[in-house]
Amino acid sequence: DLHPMRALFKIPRNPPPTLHQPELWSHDFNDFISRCLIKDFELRPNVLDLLQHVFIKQTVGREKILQKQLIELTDLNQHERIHTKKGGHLKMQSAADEVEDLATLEALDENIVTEQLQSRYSRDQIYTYVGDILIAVNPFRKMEIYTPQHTKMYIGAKRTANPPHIFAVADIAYQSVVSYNTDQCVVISGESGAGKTESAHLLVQQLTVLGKANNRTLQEKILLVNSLVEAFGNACTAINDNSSRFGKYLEMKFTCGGTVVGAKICEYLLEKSRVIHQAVGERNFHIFYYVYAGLADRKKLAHYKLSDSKTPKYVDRLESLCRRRPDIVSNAFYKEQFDAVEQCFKVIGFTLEELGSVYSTLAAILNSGDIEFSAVASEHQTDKSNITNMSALENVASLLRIRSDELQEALTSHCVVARGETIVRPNTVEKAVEVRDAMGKALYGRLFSWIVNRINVLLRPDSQEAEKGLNIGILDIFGFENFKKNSFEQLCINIANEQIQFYFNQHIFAWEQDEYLNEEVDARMIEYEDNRPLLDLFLQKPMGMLSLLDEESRFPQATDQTLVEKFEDNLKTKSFWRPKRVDLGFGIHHYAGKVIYNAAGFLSKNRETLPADIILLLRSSENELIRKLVTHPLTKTGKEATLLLSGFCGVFSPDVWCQPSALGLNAPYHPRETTNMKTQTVASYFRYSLMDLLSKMVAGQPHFVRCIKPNNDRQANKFDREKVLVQLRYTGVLETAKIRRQGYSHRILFANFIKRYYLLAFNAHEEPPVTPETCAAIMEKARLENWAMGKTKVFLKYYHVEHLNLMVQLTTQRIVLLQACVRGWLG
Ligand code: AD9
Ligand code: MG
Repeated sequence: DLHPMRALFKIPRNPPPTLHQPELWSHDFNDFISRCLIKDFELRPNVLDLLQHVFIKQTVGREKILQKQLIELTDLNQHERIHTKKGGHLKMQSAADEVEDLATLEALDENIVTEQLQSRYSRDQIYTYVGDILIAVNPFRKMEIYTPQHTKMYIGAKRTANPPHIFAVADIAYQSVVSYNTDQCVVISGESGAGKTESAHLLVQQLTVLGKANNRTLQEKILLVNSLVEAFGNACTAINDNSSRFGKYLEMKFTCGGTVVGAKICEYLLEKSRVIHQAVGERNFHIFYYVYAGLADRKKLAHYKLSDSKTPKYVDRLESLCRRRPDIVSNAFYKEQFDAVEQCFKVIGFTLEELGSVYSTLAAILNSGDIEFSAVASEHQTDKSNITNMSALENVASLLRIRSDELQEALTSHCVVARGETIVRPNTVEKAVEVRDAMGKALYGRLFSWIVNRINVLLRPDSQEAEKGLNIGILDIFGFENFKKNSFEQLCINIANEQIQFYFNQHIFAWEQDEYLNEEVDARMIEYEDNRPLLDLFLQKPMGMLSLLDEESRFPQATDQTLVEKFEDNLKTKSFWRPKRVDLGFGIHHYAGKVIYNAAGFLSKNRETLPADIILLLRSSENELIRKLVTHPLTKTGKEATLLLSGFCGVFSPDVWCQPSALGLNAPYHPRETTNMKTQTVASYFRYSLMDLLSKMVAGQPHFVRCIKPNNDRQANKFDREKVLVQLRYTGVLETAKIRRQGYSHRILFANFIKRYYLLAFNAHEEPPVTPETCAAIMEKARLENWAMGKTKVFLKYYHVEHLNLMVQLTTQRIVLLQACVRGWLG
């Protein structure tokens, strides 16, 4: 006894059909609706007429209500809007001669681009598009453009409907996940202090709203993840008060339907050396100050063996030398931050016991900084060292729950195995300091990794969701750095940035142009600065800089001096040079500018060995967390790494520096290997991390955000043209604008194109043949011009894709709405 109409259209009762359950739609009904819609495409606006004709006349007495409902539901205004913007590629004129998309400029040169950005910046328009890439100029002040109203405004909106915005990037990535069911990745780049981390926060903020998490707690947890890891991984540097000292790849996990179900972070290359040493005017990781001030506030310092009167060396402040704003170096601020961090820990799900262990570990590291040594002449003429302040040693041992006499021994002596016999040798003061520092760095690095792992466990979607899940990854690494004095850390950071720039070039220029050739599409080639030779200089095997460094690290007699000489002898390129009169100095001409490095400490920083004695001792700890930190390798296992790498190698041609065999894949600090000089070095681990990172990036469809720093003084409303111009030059913004104007940013296989867009020209259940003609029919129906047909792919400009997506979105939205509406009337 079905209602006759229901029988006719076989409308399912439950559950209601959604965009992602096309199988639940009735074919007959869809057929009808899609015919209405397609007709409407040509003869708009008559969806209503048609519907009235077929349905409404039969539902006596309810016409008026239904008509109103339908008008609301189908939102003909939205329909109107899309039709008035034929081709979709409108030049948005917000002020005289100002454009929101640099790729639409008639004339294009550096000056014009800089002027555009400057004029927009002066009107608080910090965002500008270059085709599908977003440029963000740091405002250095709070902007009223991230309000809930803005959040709403950018949801599902056509890009030209609103001013350029980081929320629009979140939206595009989200819509792509939902429409194409493919992973997405947002790559944020820019020099230190340009605004990458802020941008990453804003993306997460918008994505949690878009992903409308079912439970509010999950949403809340995801929002707190960044703040938590940044308390441990960020620090005040000479360039940025909140500088990221690690690379962060945050993946948000979604269902196919677009609900956020979890998150995962990968951390890269934490600058551990900061724990024990900071350059003049710089600081330790934020968390140390927070914990010290926070524990003092709660009268808990004594419990954690810290002294109120004597500030630990690692957080001893040289206030006058740090440029940090006075309001954020105050104890009051630190206390607040401590409470906030603790709250993050709790909300995310850490237990009180775990929290206590985290504080103990941090306190142990702080105390270890105060352990001091003095030389004692021994009868064997080797220098021996003594601990001069036993209380610090006792504190560390008690916090780590290990025996203090064993700790003393592990710091002041070491074992060597000679002809099967184990001999104990004393450590010189220098060596003892090295061991102490290595322990502090290792504990911190491993604590950081443990926290990240723990967050990942707590935010992991349940296995069913994870299986079908999709990712949006957000990459926020440390930006390019050029200080007065640049060391090993800056070299690693800058190589990572070099690699990101290479990926950008590959994606925007190289792959795009290769495809024109392969597909025989006629398009002009754009010249761009290829930084490939530089990557080779760093990463090539066996003559690249990192390999040379590893080789030299294996010679016990090598010194930083012999290292630079080795560089000089082997690196024959004009991107490398030795500046005169700078001891241990060498220069590199990076894509982002010339940097002079100082090789002092390179070898020891690269070796970074943690003696087996220390590891064994920590394994005997009565504290579970400490034992965990030294027992389970938190880094990737060899197998996992190889898998990741094979994915990577598939994309990047078989270059020497991409081969898995070229990488050291053992977990660092493996005790049996630490006595062997051939073990994992920081450089080889770094190389592996870089590959791992890239393998994640290339797995998804990328979206690029390029942050620009408008001045070096962190000042609001100050636009230093020269400073901006240099950044535009080295990031290739001008070339990007050119290629976005002339080129085809999207190349879609015929089959995929038809699968995505057939609804625009065919009936819902039709299966049009996979041919160029079908594709052309769709493009024509959508009234798009200037596209090109390749041999296997359709070549589209970025604005075509935007237009098509919106058309499909509207069409499917309306199908669903109409269905719901009809179902509503049928009772
Ligand atoms: V580094 O490579 O980690 O040293 P980032 O991450 O590029 O660097 P960050 O996001 O930390 O820079 O931005 C630096 C400072 O600029 C922030 O602390 C803010 O004070 C300021 N900033 C950046 N973006 C914005 C913004 N959209 N609105 C307001 C901003 N202030
Ligand atoms: Mg940052």
